Amino acid sequence: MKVFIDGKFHEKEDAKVSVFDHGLLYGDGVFEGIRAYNGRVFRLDEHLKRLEESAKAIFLSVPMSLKKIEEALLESLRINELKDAYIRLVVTRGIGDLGLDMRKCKKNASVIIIADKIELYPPSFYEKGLELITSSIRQRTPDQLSPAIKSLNYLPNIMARAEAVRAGAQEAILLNQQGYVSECTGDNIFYVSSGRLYTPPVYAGILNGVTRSAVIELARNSLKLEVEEKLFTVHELYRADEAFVTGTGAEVVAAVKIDGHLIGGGVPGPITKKLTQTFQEYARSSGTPIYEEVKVR
Ligand code: PXG
Repeated sequence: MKVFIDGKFHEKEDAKVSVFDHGLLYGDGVFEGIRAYNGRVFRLDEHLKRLEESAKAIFLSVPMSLKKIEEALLESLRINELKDAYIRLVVTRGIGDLGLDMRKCKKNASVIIIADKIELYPPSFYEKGLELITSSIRQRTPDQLSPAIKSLNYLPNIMARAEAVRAGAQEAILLNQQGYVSECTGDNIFYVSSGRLYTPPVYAGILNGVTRSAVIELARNSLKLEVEEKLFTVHELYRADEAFVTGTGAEVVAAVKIDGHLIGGGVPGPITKKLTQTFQEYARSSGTPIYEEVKVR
Protein backbone atom coordinates (compact mmCIF):
# COMPACT_ATOMS: atom_id res chain seq x y z
CA MET A 1 0.00 0.00 0.00
CA LYS A 2 1.23 3.48 -0.84
CA VAL A 3 0.31 6.48 1.29
CA PHE A 4 0.36 10.09 0.07
CA ILE A 5 2.05 12.60 2.38
CA ASP A 6 2.67 16.16 1.19
CA GLY A 7 3.17 15.43 -2.47
CA LYS A 8 4.99 12.10 -2.23
CA PHE A 9 3.91 8.47 -2.04
CA HIS A 10 5.44 6.31 0.70
CA GLU A 11 5.25 2.60 1.42
CA LYS A 12 2.93 1.87 4.36
CA GLU A 13 5.89 1.08 6.67
CA ASP A 14 7.54 4.41 5.84
CA ALA A 15 4.39 6.55 5.95
CA LYS A 16 5.16 8.55 9.09
CA VAL A 17 4.65 12.00 10.55
CA SER A 18 6.73 13.83 13.15
CA VAL A 19 6.05 13.42 16.88
CA PHE A 20 5.95 17.24 16.90
CA ASP A 21 2.98 17.35 14.53
CA HIS A 22 0.16 19.15 16.34
CA GLY A 23 -2.26 16.64 14.86
CA LEU A 24 -0.65 14.09 17.19
CA LEU A 25 0.13 16.41 20.10
CA TYR A 26 -3.28 18.12 20.26
CA GLY A 27 -5.63 16.53 17.76
CA ASP A 28 -5.17 19.79 15.85
CA GLY A 29 -6.36 19.04 12.34
CA VAL A 30 -9.32 17.92 10.24
CA PHE A 31 -10.22 14.84 8.23
CA GLU A 32 -12.67 13.16 5.88
CA GLY A 33 -13.67 9.53 5.50
CA ILE A 34 -14.61 8.91 1.88
CA ARG A 35 -15.67 5.83 -0.09
CA ALA A 36 -15.14 4.69 -3.63
CA TYR A 37 -17.59 2.27 -5.20
CA ASN A 38 -17.01 0.36 -8.39
CA GLY A 39 -14.33 2.75 -9.70
CA ARG A 40 -16.07 5.98 -8.65
CA VAL A 41 -15.55 8.22 -5.63
CA PHE A 42 -18.83 8.92 -3.85
CA ARG A 43 -19.75 12.62 -3.52
CA LEU A 44 -16.13 13.75 -3.63
CA ASP A 45 -17.00 17.44 -4.09
CA GLU A 46 -19.13 17.42 -0.94
CA HIS A 47 -16.36 15.79 1.09
CA LEU A 48 -13.80 18.31 -0.20
CA LYS A 49 -16.12 21.21 0.55
CA ARG A 50 -16.69 19.94 4.10
CA LEU A 51 -12.93 19.54 4.56
CA GLU A 52 -12.40 23.11 3.38
CA GLU A 53 -15.08 24.39 5.76
CA SER A 54 -13.71 22.42 8.72
CA ALA A 55 -10.21 23.74 7.99
CA LYS A 56 -11.43 27.33 7.66
CA ALA A 57 -13.25 27.06 11.00
CA ILE A 58 -10.01 26.21 12.82
CA PHE A 59 -7.82 28.72 10.89
CA LEU A 60 -6.01 25.89 9.16
CA SER A 61 -4.73 26.87 5.77
CA VAL A 62 -4.73 23.82 3.55
CA PRO A 63 -1.47 23.88 1.59
CA MET A 64 -2.99 22.38 -1.57
CA SER A 65 -5.93 23.53 -3.67
CA LEU A 66 -9.04 21.32 -3.59
CA LYS A 67 -8.37 20.47 -7.26
CA LYS A 68 -4.85 19.27 -6.37
CA ILE A 69 -6.20 17.27 -3.42
CA GLU A 70 -8.76 15.68 -5.74
CA GLU A 71 -6.00 14.73 -8.21
CA ALA A 72 -3.82 13.30 -5.41
CA LEU A 73 -6.77 11.34 -4.03
CA LEU A 74 -7.60 9.82 -7.43
CA GLU A 75 -3.90 9.08 -7.98
CA SER A 76 -3.78 7.34 -4.56
CA LEU A 77 -6.58 5.05 -5.70
CA ARG A 78 -4.89 4.36 -9.05
CA ILE A 79 -1.45 3.70 -7.56
CA ASN A 80 -3.02 1.22 -5.13
CA GLU A 81 -5.18 -0.27 -7.93
CA LEU A 82 -8.40 0.22 -6.01
CA LYS A 83 -11.97 0.36 -7.32
CA ASP A 84 -13.81 -0.11 -4.04
CA ALA A 85 -12.04 1.70 -1.26
CA TYR A 86 -12.09 3.58 1.96
CA ILE A 87 -10.13 6.81 1.79
CA ARG A 88 -8.92 8.72 4.82
CA LEU A 89 -7.98 12.30 3.96
CA VAL A 90 -6.25 14.11 6.84
CA VAL A 91 -4.91 17.65 7.13
CA THR A 92 -2.85 18.16 10.28
CA ARG A 93 -1.60 21.48 11.66
CA GLY A 94 1.96 20.32 10.96
CA ILE A 95 5.17 20.45 12.97
CA GLY A 96 5.44 22.91 15.85
CA ASP A 97 6.95 23.06 19.32
CA LEU A 98 5.34 21.81 22.53
CA GLY A 99 3.02 24.81 22.88
CA LEU A 100 -0.62 25.24 21.94
CA ASP A 101 0.01 28.30 19.81
CA MET A 102 -0.71 27.39 16.20
CA ARG A 103 1.60 30.17 14.99
CA LYS A 104 4.50 28.03 16.26
CA CYS A 105 3.78 25.51 13.51
CA LYS A 106 6.21 27.00 11.07
CA LYS A 107 6.05 24.24 8.54
CA ASN A 108 2.95 23.99 6.40
CA ALA A 109 0.04 21.82 7.37
CA SER A 110 0.43 18.25 6.18
CA VAL A 111 -1.92 16.56 3.74
CA ILE A 112 -2.18 12.79 4.15
CA ILE A 113 -4.21 10.42 1.96
CA ILE A 114 -4.61 6.77 2.89
CA ALA A 115 -6.52 4.67 0.36
CA ASP A 116 -7.29 1.21 1.65
CA LYS A 117 -9.50 -1.72 0.80
CA ILE A 118 -12.92 -1.30 2.30
CA GLU A 119 -13.65 -3.51 5.29
CA LEU A 120 -17.31 -4.23 4.79
CA TYR A 121 -19.55 -4.68 7.79
CA PRO A 122 -20.84 -8.24 8.16
CA PRO A 123 -24.07 -8.96 6.20
CA SER A 124 -25.82 -9.76 9.52
CA PHE A 125 -25.47 -6.06 10.31
CA TYR A 126 -27.85 -5.25 7.45
CA GLU A 127 -30.12 -8.27 7.77
CA LYS A 128 -30.67 -8.06 11.52
CA GLY A 129 -30.09 -4.37 12.24
CA LEU A 130 -28.15 -2.70 15.04
CA GLU A 131 -28.64 -2.22 18.71
CA LEU A 132 -28.06 1.32 19.98
CA ILE A 133 -27.76 2.80 23.44
CA THR A 134 -28.00 6.40 24.59
CA SER A 135 -24.55 7.43 25.72
CA SER A 136 -23.87 9.18 29.01
CA ILE A 137 -21.63 11.50 26.99
CA ARG A 138 -23.38 14.57 25.62
CA GLN A 139 -22.70 16.22 22.29
CA ARG A 140 -20.54 19.31 22.74
CA THR A 141 -22.36 22.62 22.38
CA PRO A 142 -21.79 24.67 19.22
CA ASP A 143 -20.28 27.47 21.33
CA GLN A 144 -17.46 25.12 22.36
CA LEU A 145 -16.54 23.75 18.95
CA SER A 146 -19.16 23.18 16.28
CA PRO A 147 -20.04 19.50 15.84
CA ALA A 148 -20.12 20.35 12.11
CA ILE A 149 -16.30 20.50 12.15
CA LYS A 150 -14.82 17.11 11.36
CA SER A 151 -11.73 17.60 13.50
CA LEU A 152 -9.14 15.14 14.76
CA ASN A 153 -10.70 15.38 18.25
CA TYR A 154 -12.80 12.20 18.38
CA LEU A 155 -12.26 11.18 21.99
CA PRO A 156 -15.86 11.87 23.14
CA ASN A 157 -17.15 9.75 20.23
CA ILE A 158 -14.60 7.02 20.92
CA MET A 159 -15.64 6.91 24.59
CA ALA A 160 -19.33 6.82 23.67
CA ARG A 161 -18.69 3.99 21.19
CA ALA A 162 -16.80 2.08 23.90
CA GLU A 163 -19.80 2.55 26.18
CA ALA A 164 -22.03 0.99 23.49
CA VAL A 165 -19.67 -1.94 22.99
CA ARG A 166 -19.48 -2.58 26.76
CA ALA A 167 -23.28 -2.70 26.79
CA GLY A 168 -23.29 -5.23 23.94
CA ALA A 169 -24.58 -2.66 21.40
CA GLN A 170 -22.97 -1.45 18.17
CA GLU A 171 -23.58 2.32 18.21
CA ALA A 172 -24.33 5.04 20.74
CA ILE A 173 -26.65 8.04 20.47
CA LEU A 174 -25.30 11.38 21.68
CA LEU A 175 -27.92 13.69 23.13
CA ASN A 176 -27.22 17.39 22.88
CA GLN A 177 -27.06 19.58 26.00
CA GLN A 178 -30.83 20.17 25.83
CA GLY A 179 -31.47 16.45 25.87
CA TYR A 180 -32.50 16.16 22.20
CA VAL A 181 -31.06 13.47 19.95
CA SER A 182 -28.14 14.77 17.88
CA GLU A 183 -26.32 11.90 16.15
CA CYS A 184 -24.37 8.71 16.76
CA THR A 185 -20.60 8.38 17.23
CA GLY A 186 -19.89 7.89 13.51
CA ASP A 187 -23.35 8.07 11.95
CA ASN A 188 -26.40 10.31 11.62
CA ILE A 189 -29.77 9.04 12.79
CA PHE A 190 -33.29 8.93 11.30
CA TYR A 191 -36.63 7.49 12.32
CA VAL A 192 -39.80 6.63 10.41
CA SER A 193 -43.28 7.32 11.73
CA SER A 194 -46.49 6.90 9.67
CA GLY A 195 -44.44 6.75 6.47
CA ARG A 196 -42.56 10.02 7.11
CA LEU A 197 -38.85 10.39 7.81
CA TYR A 198 -37.46 12.49 10.64
CA THR A 199 -33.85 13.43 11.37
CA PRO A 200 -32.27 16.06 13.65
CA PRO A 201 -31.47 19.39 11.96
CA VAL A 202 -27.89 20.65 11.69
CA TYR A 203 -28.55 23.04 14.60
CA ALA A 204 -29.21 20.05 16.89
CA GLY A 205 -25.40 19.76 16.86
CA ILE A 206 -24.47 17.21 14.22
CA LEU A 207 -21.95 16.55 11.52
CA ASN A 208 -23.69 17.41 8.29
CA GLY A 209 -23.28 13.89 6.94
CA VAL A 210 -22.70 13.32 3.25
CA THR A 211 -24.68 10.07 3.49
CA ARG A 212 -27.44 11.91 5.40
CA SER A 213 -27.79 14.46 2.56
CA ALA A 214 -27.85 11.73 -0.09
CA VAL A 215 -30.48 9.77 1.86
CA ILE A 216 -32.69 12.86 2.27
CA GLU A 217 -32.47 13.49 -1.49
CA LEU A 218 -33.16 9.86 -2.42
CA ALA A 219 -36.07 9.61 0.00
CA ARG A 220 -37.67 12.77 -1.39
CA ASN A 221 -36.91 12.39 -5.09
CA SER A 222 -36.80 8.64 -5.73
CA LEU A 223 -39.09 7.25 -3.04
CA LYS A 224 -41.41 10.29 -2.85
CA LEU A 225 -41.28 10.29 0.94
CA GLU A 226 -41.62 13.33 3.14
CA VAL A 227 -38.55 14.13 5.21
CA GLU A 228 -38.64 16.53 8.12
CA GLU A 229 -35.61 17.85 9.98
CA LYS A 230 -36.72 18.45 13.55
CA LEU A 231 -35.59 18.17 17.15
CA PHE A 232 -36.78 15.02 18.89
CA THR A 233 -36.09 13.03 22.04
CA VAL A 234 -35.29 9.35 22.52
CA HIS A 235 -38.96 8.93 23.42
CA GLU A 236 -39.88 9.49 19.75
CA LEU A 237 -37.27 6.91 18.75
CA TYR A 238 -38.65 4.33 21.17
CA ARG A 239 -42.13 4.67 19.67
CA ALA A 240 -41.00 4.93 16.02
CA ASP A 241 -42.08 2.44 13.34
CA GLU A 242 -38.49 2.20 12.11
CA ALA A 243 -35.11 3.76 12.82
CA PHE A 244 -31.82 3.72 10.94
CA VAL A 245 -28.38 5.28 10.91
CA THR A 246 -26.39 6.64 7.96
CA GLY A 247 -22.67 7.10 7.42
CA THR A 248 -19.86 6.59 4.94
CA GLY A 249 -18.88 3.27 6.56
CA ALA A 250 -22.31 1.87 7.39
CA GLU A 251 -24.27 3.40 4.45
CA VAL A 252 -27.91 2.92 5.62
CA VAL A 253 -28.47 0.39 8.39
CA ALA A 254 -31.50 -0.31 10.56
CA ALA A 255 -31.50 0.30 14.31
CA VAL A 256 -33.81 -2.33 15.79
CA LYS A 257 -33.18 -1.98 19.50
CA ILE A 258 -32.59 1.29 21.34
CA ASP A 259 -31.89 1.30 25.09
CA GLY A 260 -33.60 -2.08 25.28
CA HIS A 261 -36.75 -0.95 23.40
CA LEU A 262 -37.55 -2.94 20.27
CA ILE A 263 -38.17 -0.69 17.27
CA GLY A 264 -40.68 -1.97 14.73
CA GLY A 265 -40.81 -5.34 16.45
CA GLY A 266 -37.02 -5.65 16.42
CA VAL A 267 -36.53 -6.24 12.69
CA PRO A 268 -35.50 -3.83 9.87
CA GLY A 269 -38.63 -2.17 8.47
CA PRO A 270 -39.77 -1.88 4.82
CA ILE A 271 -38.82 1.79 4.34
CA THR A 272 -35.35 1.25 5.82
CA LYS A 273 -34.82 -1.79 3.59
CA LYS A 274 -35.94 0.16 0.52
CA LEU A 275 -33.63 3.06 1.42
CA THR A 276 -30.68 0.72 2.04
CA GLN A 277 -31.21 -0.81 -1.39
CA THR A 278 -31.84 2.52 -3.16
CA PHE A 279 -28.75 4.04 -1.53
CA GLN A 280 -26.56 1.08 -2.47
CA GLU A 281 -27.68 1.20 -6.10
CA TYR A 282 -27.16 4.97 -6.24
CA ALA A 283 -23.72 4.85 -4.55
CA ARG A 284 -22.53 2.17 -6.97
CA SER A 285 -23.60 4.08 -10.06
CA SER A 286 -22.62 7.69 -9.35
CA GLY A 287 -19.49 9.60 -8.40
CA THR A 288 -16.16 10.82 -9.76
CA PRO A 289 -14.53 8.24 -12.05
CA ILE A 290 -11.09 7.09 -10.92
CA TYR A 291 -9.86 5.53 -14.13
CA GLU A 292 -11.44 7.38 -17.03
CA GLU A 293 -12.36 10.93 -17.93
CA VAL A 294 -16.05 11.75 -18.05
CA LYS A 295 -17.05 12.54 -21.62
CA VAL A 296 -18.61 15.99 -21.72
CA ARG A 297 -20.88 16.58 -24.66
N1 PXG B 1 -21.56 11.89 12.53
C1 PXG B 1 -20.27 11.74 12.92
C2 PXG B 1 -19.86 12.21 14.26
C3 PXG B 1 -19.35 11.17 12.02
O1 PXG B 1 -18.08 11.04 12.38
C4 PXG B 1 -21.15 10.89 10.40
C5 PXG B 1 -22.00 11.49 11.32
C6 PXG B 1 -21.66 10.49 9.06
O2 PXG B 1 -21.17 11.38 8.07
P1 PXG B 1 -20.90 10.89 6.57
O3 PXG B 1 -20.42 12.13 5.88
O4 PXG B 1 -19.85 9.81 6.63
O5 PXG B 1 -22.18 10.39 6.03
C7 PXG B 1 -19.79 10.74 10.75
C8 PXG B 1 -18.83 10.13 9.79
C9 PXG B 1 -14.94 5.52 10.87
C10 PXG B 1 -15.67 6.51 10.05
O6 PXG B 1 -13.79 5.21 10.51
C11 PXG B 1 -16.48 7.46 10.61
C12 PXG B 1 -17.13 8.39 9.82
C13 PXG B 1 -16.96 8.36 8.47
C14 PXG B 1 -16.16 7.42 7.91
C15 PXG B 1 -15.50 6.47 8.70
O7 PXG B 1 -15.51 5.04 11.85
N2 PXG B 1 -17.91 9.29 10.43
